[in-house]
Amino acid sequence: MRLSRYFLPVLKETPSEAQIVSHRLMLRAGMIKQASAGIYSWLPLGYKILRKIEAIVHEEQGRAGHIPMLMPTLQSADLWRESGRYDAYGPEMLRIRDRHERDMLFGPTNEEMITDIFRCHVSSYRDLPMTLYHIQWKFRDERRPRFGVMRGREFLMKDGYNFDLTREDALHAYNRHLVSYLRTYERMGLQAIPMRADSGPIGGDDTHEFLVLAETGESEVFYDSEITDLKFGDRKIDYDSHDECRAVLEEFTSRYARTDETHDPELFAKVPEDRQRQARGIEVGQIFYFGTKYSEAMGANVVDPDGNRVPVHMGSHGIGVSRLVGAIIEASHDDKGIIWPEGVTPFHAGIVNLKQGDEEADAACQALYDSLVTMGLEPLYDDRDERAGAKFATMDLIGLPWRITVGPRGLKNGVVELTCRRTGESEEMPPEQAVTRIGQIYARKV
Ligand code: 5CA
Repeated sequence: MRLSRYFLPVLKETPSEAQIVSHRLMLRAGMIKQASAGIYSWLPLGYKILRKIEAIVHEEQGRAGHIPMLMPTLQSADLWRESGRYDAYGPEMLRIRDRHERDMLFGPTNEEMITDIFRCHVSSYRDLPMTLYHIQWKFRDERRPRFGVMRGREFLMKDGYNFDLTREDALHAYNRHLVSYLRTYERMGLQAIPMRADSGPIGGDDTHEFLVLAETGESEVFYDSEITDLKFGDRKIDYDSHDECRAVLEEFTSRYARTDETHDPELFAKVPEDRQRQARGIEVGQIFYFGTKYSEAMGANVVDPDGNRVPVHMGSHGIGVSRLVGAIIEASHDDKGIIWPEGVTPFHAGIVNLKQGDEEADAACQALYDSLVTMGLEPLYDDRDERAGAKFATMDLIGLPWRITVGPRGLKNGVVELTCRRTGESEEMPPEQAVTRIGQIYARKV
Protein backbone atom coordinates (compact mmCIF):
# COMPACT_ATOMS: atom_id res chain seq x y z
CA MET A 1 0.00 0.00 0.00
CA ARG A 2 1.20 3.48 -0.83
CA LEU A 3 0.49 5.89 1.97
CA SER A 4 -0.45 8.63 -0.51
CA ARG A 5 -3.38 6.44 -1.62
CA TYR A 6 -4.34 5.10 1.79
CA PHE A 7 -6.81 6.53 4.29
CA LEU A 8 -4.87 7.09 7.48
CA PRO A 9 -6.32 10.09 9.31
CA VAL A 10 -3.69 10.46 12.06
CA LEU A 11 -4.31 13.14 14.68
CA LYS A 12 -1.60 15.55 15.81
CA GLU A 13 -3.29 16.45 19.08
CA THR A 14 -3.92 14.00 21.86
CA PRO A 15 -7.69 13.57 22.08
CA SER A 16 -8.87 14.80 25.46
CA GLU A 17 -11.68 12.26 25.87
CA ALA A 18 -9.27 9.31 25.96
CA GLN A 19 -8.19 8.32 29.45
CA ILE A 20 -5.93 5.37 28.69
CA VAL A 21 -3.02 4.99 26.36
CA SER A 22 -4.55 2.42 24.00
CA HIS A 23 -7.61 4.58 23.41
CA ARG A 24 -5.45 7.65 22.81
CA LEU A 25 -3.16 5.83 20.40
CA MET A 26 -6.01 4.19 18.50
CA LEU A 27 -7.58 7.61 17.92
CA ARG A 28 -4.26 9.28 17.09
CA ALA A 29 -3.23 6.51 14.69
CA GLY A 30 -6.51 6.86 12.80
CA MET A 31 -7.66 3.34 13.69
CA ILE A 32 -11.14 4.08 15.00
CA LYS A 33 -13.72 6.81 15.15
CA GLN A 34 -16.43 6.93 17.74
CA ALA A 35 -19.91 6.73 16.21
CA SER A 36 -21.75 7.05 19.52
CA ALA A 37 -21.00 6.09 23.13
CA GLY A 38 -19.24 2.72 23.11
CA ILE A 39 -19.77 2.24 19.36
CA TYR A 40 -16.93 2.67 16.88
CA SER A 41 -16.21 2.68 13.19
CA TRP A 42 -13.09 0.74 12.39
CA LEU A 43 -11.06 2.85 9.97
CA PRO A 44 -8.81 1.01 7.50
CA LEU A 45 -5.77 0.61 9.77
CA GLY A 46 -7.83 -0.53 12.77
CA TYR A 47 -9.87 -2.84 10.59
CA LYS A 48 -6.72 -4.50 9.28
CA ILE A 49 -5.56 -5.34 12.80
CA LEU A 50 -8.99 -6.59 13.75
CA ARG A 51 -8.88 -8.95 10.75
CA LYS A 52 -5.40 -10.17 11.72
CA ILE A 53 -6.59 -11.00 15.20
CA GLU A 54 -9.62 -12.77 13.77
CA ALA A 55 -7.39 -14.78 11.45
CA ILE A 56 -5.26 -16.01 14.36
CA VAL A 57 -8.39 -16.93 16.30
CA HIS A 58 -9.77 -18.86 13.31
CA GLU A 59 -6.49 -20.71 12.77
CA GLU A 60 -6.18 -21.77 16.39
CA GLN A 61 -9.82 -22.78 16.60
CA GLY A 62 -9.33 -24.86 13.48
CA ARG A 63 -6.30 -26.53 15.02
CA ALA A 64 -8.38 -27.51 18.05
CA GLY A 65 -11.03 -29.03 15.76
CA HIS A 66 -13.72 -26.40 16.31
CA ILE A 67 -16.13 -25.62 13.49
CA PRO A 68 -16.74 -22.04 12.27
CA MET A 69 -20.19 -20.72 11.39
CA LEU A 70 -22.09 -17.43 11.62
CA MET A 71 -25.20 -16.58 13.58
CA PRO A 72 -27.10 -13.30 13.23
CA THR A 73 -26.73 -10.29 15.53
CA LEU A 74 -30.50 -9.94 15.99
CA GLN A 75 -32.27 -12.66 17.93
CA SER A 76 -35.85 -13.48 18.80
CA ALA A 77 -36.86 -12.83 22.41
CA ASP A 78 -38.81 -16.10 22.45
CA LEU A 79 -35.63 -18.16 22.54
CA TRP A 80 -34.42 -16.21 25.55
CA ARG A 81 -37.77 -16.70 27.27
CA GLU A 82 -37.20 -20.47 27.02
CA SER A 83 -33.97 -20.27 29.00
CA GLY A 84 -35.37 -17.70 31.39
CA ARG A 85 -32.67 -15.19 30.54
CA TYR A 86 -34.93 -12.68 28.74
CA ASP A 87 -35.97 -11.23 32.09
CA ALA A 88 -32.84 -12.18 33.99
CA TYR A 89 -30.40 -10.34 31.71
CA GLY A 90 -31.54 -6.86 32.75
CA PRO A 91 -30.84 -3.46 31.21
CA GLU A 92 -27.60 -4.57 29.50
CA MET A 93 -29.73 -6.23 26.84
CA LEU A 94 -30.78 -4.01 23.95
CA ARG A 95 -34.41 -4.87 23.28
CA ILE A 96 -35.99 -4.05 19.94
CA ARG A 97 -39.51 -4.43 18.53
CA ASP A 98 -39.98 -5.08 14.83
CA ARG A 99 -42.85 -3.80 12.63
CA HIS A 100 -44.97 -6.82 13.53
CA GLU A 101 -44.59 -6.00 17.22
CA ARG A 102 -42.34 -8.98 17.73
CA ASP A 103 -39.81 -8.72 20.54
CA MET A 104 -36.26 -8.96 19.30
CA LEU A 105 -32.89 -8.26 20.86
CA PHE A 106 -29.36 -7.50 19.76
CA GLY A 107 -27.46 -10.56 20.95
CA PRO A 108 -25.14 -10.07 23.94
CA THR A 109 -24.11 -13.75 23.55
CA ASN A 110 -25.50 -16.82 21.76
CA GLU A 111 -26.08 -19.77 24.11
CA GLU A 112 -29.82 -19.91 23.33
CA MET A 113 -29.47 -19.60 19.57
CA ILE A 114 -26.80 -22.26 19.28
CA THR A 115 -28.76 -24.61 21.54
CA ASP A 116 -31.78 -24.12 19.29
CA ILE A 117 -29.71 -24.96 16.19
CA PHE A 118 -28.32 -28.02 17.92
CA ARG A 119 -31.67 -29.40 19.08
CA CYS A 120 -33.16 -29.01 15.59
CA HIS A 121 -30.41 -30.98 13.86
CA VAL A 122 -28.64 -33.31 16.25
CA SER A 123 -30.28 -36.22 18.01
CA SER A 124 -27.64 -38.92 18.41
CA TYR A 125 -24.56 -39.28 20.58
CA ARG A 126 -22.81 -40.38 17.38
CA ASP A 127 -22.62 -36.73 16.25
CA LEU A 128 -20.74 -35.77 19.41
CA PRO A 129 -18.40 -34.30 20.46
CA MET A 130 -19.05 -31.08 18.58
CA THR A 131 -17.83 -27.53 19.08
CA LEU A 132 -19.27 -24.73 16.98
CA TYR A 133 -18.11 -21.13 17.09
CA HIS A 134 -18.50 -17.82 15.36
CA ILE A 135 -16.96 -14.37 15.40
CA GLN A 136 -19.77 -11.86 15.51
CA TRP A 137 -20.66 -8.41 16.84
CA LYS A 138 -22.33 -8.34 20.21
CA PHE A 139 -24.19 -5.58 21.97
CA ARG A 140 -24.25 -5.01 25.72
CA ASP A 141 -25.69 -1.74 26.91
CA GLU A 142 -22.92 -1.22 29.43
CA ARG A 143 -23.68 1.38 32.08
CA ARG A 144 -20.23 2.94 31.61
CA PRO A 145 -18.78 2.25 28.19
CA ARG A 146 -15.22 3.54 28.40
CA PHE A 147 -11.62 3.20 27.38
CA GLY A 148 -12.53 3.02 23.70
CA VAL A 149 -12.84 -0.51 22.38
CA MET A 150 -11.91 -1.98 25.78
CA ARG A 151 -15.39 -1.61 27.20
CA GLY A 152 -17.58 -0.95 24.21
CA ARG A 153 -21.31 -1.38 23.87
CA GLU A 154 -20.90 -2.96 20.45
CA PHE A 155 -17.89 -5.28 20.34
CA LEU A 156 -16.57 -8.22 18.37
CA MET A 157 -16.41 -11.55 20.16
CA LYS A 158 -15.43 -15.04 19.25
CA ASP A 159 -17.91 -17.27 21.03
CA GLY A 160 -17.76 -21.02 20.89
CA TYR A 161 -20.06 -23.69 22.26
CA ASN A 162 -19.26 -27.32 22.96
CA PHE A 163 -21.79 -30.17 22.98
CA ASP A 164 -20.77 -33.40 24.68
CA LEU A 165 -22.41 -36.58 25.87
CA THR A 166 -20.83 -36.70 29.30
CA ARG A 167 -19.51 -34.33 31.90
CA GLU A 168 -16.06 -35.82 31.39
CA ASP A 169 -16.11 -35.09 27.67
CA ALA A 170 -17.35 -31.56 28.31
CA LEU A 171 -14.53 -30.98 30.78
CA HIS A 172 -12.13 -32.12 28.09
CA ALA A 173 -13.66 -29.50 25.80
CA TYR A 174 -13.07 -26.95 28.55
CA ASN A 175 -9.43 -27.98 28.90
CA ARG A 176 -8.99 -28.04 25.12
CA HIS A 177 -10.27 -24.46 24.93
CA LEU A 178 -7.88 -23.41 27.65
CA VAL A 179 -4.95 -24.83 25.67
CA SER A 180 -6.05 -23.29 22.38
CA TYR A 181 -6.53 -19.91 24.08
CA LEU A 182 -3.02 -20.01 25.52
CA ARG A 183 -1.68 -20.55 22.00
CA THR A 184 -3.93 -17.87 20.55
CA TYR A 185 -2.84 -15.12 22.93
CA GLU A 186 0.84 -16.01 22.71
CA ARG A 187 0.67 -15.67 18.95
CA MET A 188 -0.54 -12.13 19.51
CA GLY A 189 2.50 -11.39 21.65
CA LEU A 190 0.46 -11.48 24.87
CA GLN A 191 0.77 -13.30 28.12
CA ALA A 192 -2.82 -13.99 29.21
CA ILE A 193 -3.06 -15.74 32.57
CA PRO A 194 -6.00 -18.06 33.24
CA MET A 195 -7.57 -17.06 36.56
CA ARG A 196 -10.43 -18.59 38.46
CA ALA A 197 -13.39 -16.29 38.05
CA ASP A 198 -17.10 -15.80 38.57
CA SER A 199 -19.57 -17.06 35.97
CA GLY A 200 -21.97 -14.07 36.07
CA PRO A 201 -25.03 -14.16 33.77
CA ILE A 202 -23.66 -17.06 31.69
CA GLY A 203 -23.93 -19.41 34.68
CA GLY A 204 -22.16 -22.65 35.54
CA ASP A 205 -19.61 -23.72 38.13
CA ASP A 206 -16.34 -23.94 36.29
CA THR A 207 -14.94 -20.82 34.72
CA HIS A 208 -11.59 -19.18 34.05
CA GLU A 209 -10.92 -15.71 32.75
CA PHE A 210 -7.76 -14.91 30.78
CA LEU A 211 -6.08 -11.77 32.02
CA VAL A 212 -3.37 -9.62 30.52
CA LEU A 213 -1.60 -7.75 33.29
CA ALA A 214 -1.82 -3.98 32.76
CA GLU A 215 -2.14 -1.04 35.12
CA THR A 216 -5.15 0.21 33.21
CA GLY A 217 -6.99 -3.12 33.46
CA GLU A 218 -10.46 -3.04 34.94
CA SER A 219 -10.09 -6.23 36.97
CA GLU A 220 -8.26 -6.53 40.24
CA VAL A 221 -6.22 -9.74 40.35
CA PHE A 222 -4.24 -11.72 42.92
CA TYR A 223 -1.63 -14.25 41.85
CA ASP A 224 1.48 -16.22 42.61
CA SER A 225 4.28 -14.53 40.64
CA GLU A 226 5.60 -17.93 39.52
CA ILE A 227 2.72 -18.09 37.07
CA THR A 228 4.26 -15.36 34.93
CA ASP A 229 7.19 -17.67 34.11
CA LEU A 230 4.92 -20.14 32.32
CA LYS A 231 4.90 -20.20 28.53
CA PHE A 232 3.06 -22.53 26.22
CA GLY A 233 5.58 -21.88 23.45
CA ASP A 234 5.65 -24.05 20.36
CA ARG A 235 5.17 -27.40 22.07
CA LYS A 236 3.07 -29.93 20.22
CA ILE A 237 -0.29 -30.91 21.60
CA ASP A 238 -2.77 -33.58 20.65
CA TYR A 239 -6.10 -31.85 21.12
CA ASP A 240 -7.91 -35.21 21.19
CA SER A 241 -5.88 -36.40 24.15
CA HIS A 242 -7.75 -35.85 27.42
CA ASP A 243 -4.55 -36.42 29.39
CA GLU A 244 -2.43 -33.94 27.44
CA CYS A 245 -5.00 -31.17 27.65
CA ARG A 246 -5.66 -31.82 31.34
CA ALA A 247 -1.92 -31.70 32.05
CA VAL A 248 -1.68 -28.24 30.45
CA LEU A 249 -4.68 -27.02 32.44
CA GLU A 250 -3.10 -28.32 35.63
CA GLU A 251 0.22 -26.72 34.81
CA PHE A 252 -1.36 -23.33 34.14
CA THR A 253 -3.97 -23.30 36.90
CA SER A 254 -2.33 -25.02 39.85
CA ARG A 255 -0.81 -21.81 41.23
CA TYR A 256 -2.93 -19.19 42.91
CA ALA A 257 -4.45 -16.78 40.36
CA ARG A 258 -7.87 -15.26 40.92
CA THR A 259 -9.86 -12.17 40.13
CA ASP A 260 -11.33 -10.17 43.01
CA GLU A 261 -14.69 -11.90 42.52
CA THR A 262 -13.30 -15.23 43.70
CA HIS A 263 -10.29 -14.05 45.68
CA ASP A 264 -9.76 -16.02 48.89
CA PRO A 265 -7.40 -14.16 51.26
CA GLU A 266 -6.80 -17.27 53.39
CA LEU A 267 -5.66 -19.37 50.44
CA PHE A 268 -3.64 -16.49 49.06
CA ALA A 269 -1.80 -16.18 52.38
CA LYS A 270 -0.40 -19.67 51.77
CA VAL A 271 1.55 -18.40 48.73
CA PRO A 272 5.09 -17.49 49.88
CA GLU A 273 5.00 -13.81 50.70
CA ASP A 274 7.68 -12.77 48.22
CA ARG A 275 5.60 -14.31 45.41
CA GLN A 276 2.25 -12.73 46.33
CA ARG A 277 1.17 -10.19 43.75
CA GLN A 278 -1.83 -7.91 43.59
CA ALA A 279 -2.25 -6.15 40.25
CA ARG A 280 -4.71 -5.11 37.59
CA GLY A 281 -5.56 -7.00 34.44
CA ILE A 282 -7.53 -6.82 31.21
CA GLU A 283 -9.91 -9.71 30.68
CA VAL A 284 -9.40 -10.88 27.10
CA GLY A 285 -11.36 -14.12 27.27
CA GLN A 286 -13.38 -16.45 29.42
CA ILE A 287 -14.28 -20.13 29.31
CA PHE A 288 -17.28 -21.73 31.01
CA TYR A 289 -18.52 -25.20 31.74
CA PHE A 290 -22.20 -25.10 32.63
CA GLY A 291 -23.33 -28.69 32.16
CA THR A 292 -26.98 -29.10 31.21
CA LYS A 293 -28.23 -25.63 32.18
CA TYR A 294 -29.33 -24.67 28.65
CA SER A 295 -29.86 -28.14 27.20
CA GLU A 296 -32.35 -29.06 29.93
CA ALA A 297 -34.21 -25.75 29.74
CA MET A 298 -34.43 -25.92 25.95
CA GLY A 299 -34.71 -29.66 25.36
CA ALA A 300 -31.35 -30.25 23.63
CA ASN A 301 -31.16 -34.04 24.04
CA VAL A 302 -29.43 -36.86 22.26
CA VAL A 303 -29.97 -40.59 22.31
CA ASP A 304 -27.12 -42.18 24.25
CA PRO A 305 -25.57 -45.62 23.46
CA ASP A 306 -28.18 -47.29 25.71
CA GLY A 307 -31.06 -45.72 23.80
CA ASN A 308 -31.97 -43.16 26.47
CA ARG A 309 -32.57 -39.50 25.67
CA VAL A 310 -30.19 -37.40 27.73
CA PRO A 311 -29.50 -33.64 27.83
CA VAL A 312 -26.10 -32.71 26.40
CA HIS A 313 -23.31 -31.20 28.49
CA MET A 314 -22.26 -27.78 27.30
CA GLY A 315 -19.85 -24.95 27.84
CA SER A 316 -19.19 -21.64 26.15
CA HIS A 317 -15.92 -19.95 25.44
CA GLY A 318 -15.32 -16.33 24.49
CA ILE A 319 -12.48 -14.20 23.21
CA GLY A 320 -12.82 -10.42 23.19
CA VAL A 321 -11.59 -9.86 19.63
CA SER A 322 -12.07 -6.08 19.48
CA ARG A 323 -10.93 -5.62 23.10
CA LEU A 324 -7.70 -7.43 22.18
CA VAL A 325 -6.70 -4.59 19.87
CA GLY A 326 -6.66 -2.26 22.88
CA ALA A 327 -5.10 -4.87 25.16
CA ILE A 328 -2.18 -5.47 22.78
CA ILE A 329 -1.51 -1.73 22.65
CA GLU A 330 -1.65 -1.45 26.45
CA ALA A 331 0.96 -4.20 26.61
CA SER A 332 3.12 -2.93 23.76
CA HIS A 333 3.77 0.78 23.22
CA ASP A 334 6.22 3.55 24.11
CA ASP A 335 6.00 7.32 24.23
CA LYS A 336 6.20 7.55 20.42
CA GLY A 337 3.29 5.23 19.73
CA ILE A 338 2.23 1.65 19.20
CA ILE A 339 4.65 -1.27 18.79
CA TRP A 340 2.80 -4.10 17.03
CA PRO A 341 3.92 -7.64 17.71
CA GLU A 342 4.84 -9.24 14.38
CA GLY A 343 1.90 -11.64 14.63
CA VAL A 344 -0.73 -8.91 14.31
CA THR A 345 0.99 -6.00 12.62
CA PRO A 346 -1.22 -4.33 9.97
CA PHE A 347 1.71 -4.06 7.54
CA HIS A 348 4.86 -6.12 7.76
CA ALA A 349 7.26 -3.25 7.15
CA GLY A 350 7.25 0.45 6.42
CA ILE A 351 9.29 1.96 3.63
CA VAL A 352 10.28 5.59 4.15
CA ASN A 353 11.53 7.52 1.17
CA LEU A 354 13.63 10.41 2.47
CA LYS A 355 13.60 12.23 -0.85
CA GLN A 356 10.42 11.69 -2.76
CA GLY A 357 10.89 12.70 -6.38
CA ASP A 358 14.56 11.74 -6.46
CA GLU A 359 14.77 9.30 -9.32
CA GLU A 360 17.12 6.89 -7.63
CA ALA A 361 15.38 6.92 -4.26
CA ASP A 362 11.97 6.45 -5.87
CA ALA A 363 13.23 3.51 -7.94
CA ALA A 364 14.92 1.88 -4.93
CA CYS A 365 11.73 2.20 -2.84
CA GLN A 366 9.66 0.74 -5.63
CA ALA A 367 12.07 -2.17 -6.01
CA LEU A 368 11.97 -2.87 -2.26
CA TYR A 369 8.21 -2.67 -2.32
CA ASP A 370 7.95 -5.10 -5.23
CA SER A 371 10.37 -7.59 -3.64
CA LEU A 372 8.46 -7.62 -0.36
CA VAL A 373 5.16 -8.11 -2.18
CA THR A 374 6.66 -10.95 -4.20
CA MET A 375 7.55 -12.65 -0.91
CA GLY A 376 3.89 -12.47 0.09
CA LEU A 377 4.42 -9.60 2.52
CA GLU A 378 2.53 -6.34 2.76
CA PRO A 379 4.64 -3.19 3.02
CA LEU A 380 3.39 0.34 3.65
CA TYR A 381 5.33 2.76 1.49
CA ASP A 382 5.38 6.36 2.70
CA ASP A 383 5.60 8.04 -0.68
CA ARG A 384 4.23 11.38 0.48
CA ASP A 385 6.08 14.59 -0.13
CA GLU A 386 6.74 15.19 3.56
CA ARG A 387 9.70 15.95 5.79
CA ALA A 388 11.65 12.95 7.06
CA GLY A 389 10.73 13.82 10.66
CA ALA A 390 7.01 13.72 9.92
CA LYS A 391 7.36 10.41 8.09
CA PHE A 392 9.26 8.84 11.00
CA ALA A 393 6.72 10.16 13.49
CA THR A 394 3.86 8.58 11.54
CA MET A 395 5.67 5.24 11.27
CA ASP A 396 6.47 5.28 14.99
CA LEU A 397 2.90 6.17 15.88
CA ILE A 398 1.29 3.41 13.82
CA GLY A 399 3.85 0.96 15.16
CA LEU A 400 5.05 -1.21 12.27
CA PRO A 401 7.75 -3.48 13.72
CA TRP A 402 10.26 -2.86 10.89
CA ARG A 403 11.12 0.21 8.84
CA ILE A 404 13.35 0.50 5.82
CA THR A 405 14.64 4.01 5.27
CA VAL A 406 15.84 4.92 1.80
CA GLY A 407 17.75 8.09 0.94
CA PRO A 408 20.05 9.31 -1.80
CA ARG A 409 23.05 9.44 0.53
CA GLY A 410 22.77 5.79 1.58
CA LEU A 411 22.05 4.68 -1.96
CA LYS A 412 25.35 6.20 -3.10
CA ASN A 413 27.02 3.61 -0.84
CA GLY A 414 24.57 0.93 -1.92
CA VAL A 415 22.75 0.75 1.43
CA VAL A 416 19.40 1.38 3.06
CA GLU A 417 18.67 1.42 6.78
CA LEU A 418 16.67 -1.26 8.58
CA THR A 419 15.20 -0.13 11.90
CA CYS A 420 13.54 -2.20 14.58
CA ARG A 421 10.61 -0.31 16.13
CA ARG A 422 10.89 -2.10 19.48
CA THR A 423 14.59 -1.49 20.18
CA GLY A 424 15.07 1.56 17.98
CA GLU A 425 18.25 -0.05 16.63
CA SER A 426 19.19 0.63 13.01
CA GLU A 427 21.51 -1.20 10.71
CA GLU A 428 22.73 -0.27 7.23
CA MET A 429 22.72 -2.95 4.57
CA PRO A 430 22.15 -3.46 0.85
CA PRO A 431 18.42 -3.34 -0.05
CA GLU A 432 18.32 -7.05 -1.02
CA GLN A 433 19.64 -8.00 2.38
CA ALA A 434 16.97 -5.92 4.11
CA VAL A 435 14.32 -7.77 2.13
CA THR A 436 15.84 -11.15 3.00
CA ARG A 437 16.00 -10.24 6.69
CA ILE A 438 12.36 -9.19 6.81
CA GLY A 439 11.40 -12.33 4.92
CA GLN A 440 13.22 -14.46 7.51
CA ILE A 441 11.64 -12.66 10.43
CA TYR A 442 8.12 -13.35 9.20
CA ALA A 443 8.88 -16.86 8.02
CA ARG A 444 9.81 -17.67 11.64
CA LYS A 445 6.54 -16.27 12.92
CA VAL A 446 4.16 -18.36 10.88
N1 5CA B 1 -20.97 -16.59 26.10
C1 5CA B 1 -19.79 -16.38 26.88
C2 5CA B 1 -18.60 -17.02 26.26
S1 5CA B 1 -18.76 -17.26 24.61
C3 5CA B 1 -19.53 -14.91 27.09
O1 5CA B 1 -20.28 -14.09 26.65
N2 5CA B 1 -18.48 -14.63 27.80
S2 5CA B 1 -18.02 -13.18 28.32
O2 5CA B 1 -19.14 -12.45 28.78
O3 5CA B 1 -16.99 -13.41 29.26
O4 5CA B 1 -17.42 -12.42 27.11
C4 5CA B 1 -16.31 -12.94 26.42
C5 5CA B 1 -15.24 -11.87 26.24
O5 5CA B 1 -15.76 -10.77 25.51
C6 5CA B 1 -14.73 -11.26 27.52
O6 5CA B 1 -13.73 -12.05 28.11
C7 5CA B 1 -14.17 -9.93 27.04
O7 5CA B 1 -12.86 -10.10 26.57
C8 5CA B 1 -15.09 -9.58 25.89
N3 5CA B 1 -16.05 -8.54 26.29
C9 5CA B 1 -17.08 -8.65 27.16
N4 5CA B 1 -17.73 -7.49 27.31
C10 5CA B 1 -17.08 -6.58 26.51
C11 5CA B 1 -17.26 -5.20 26.22
N5 5CA B 1 -18.25 -4.50 26.77
N6 5CA B 1 -16.40 -4.60 25.35
C12 5CA B 1 -15.40 -5.31 24.77
N7 5CA B 1 -15.19 -6.62 25.00
C13 5CA B 1 -16.00 -7.25 25.86
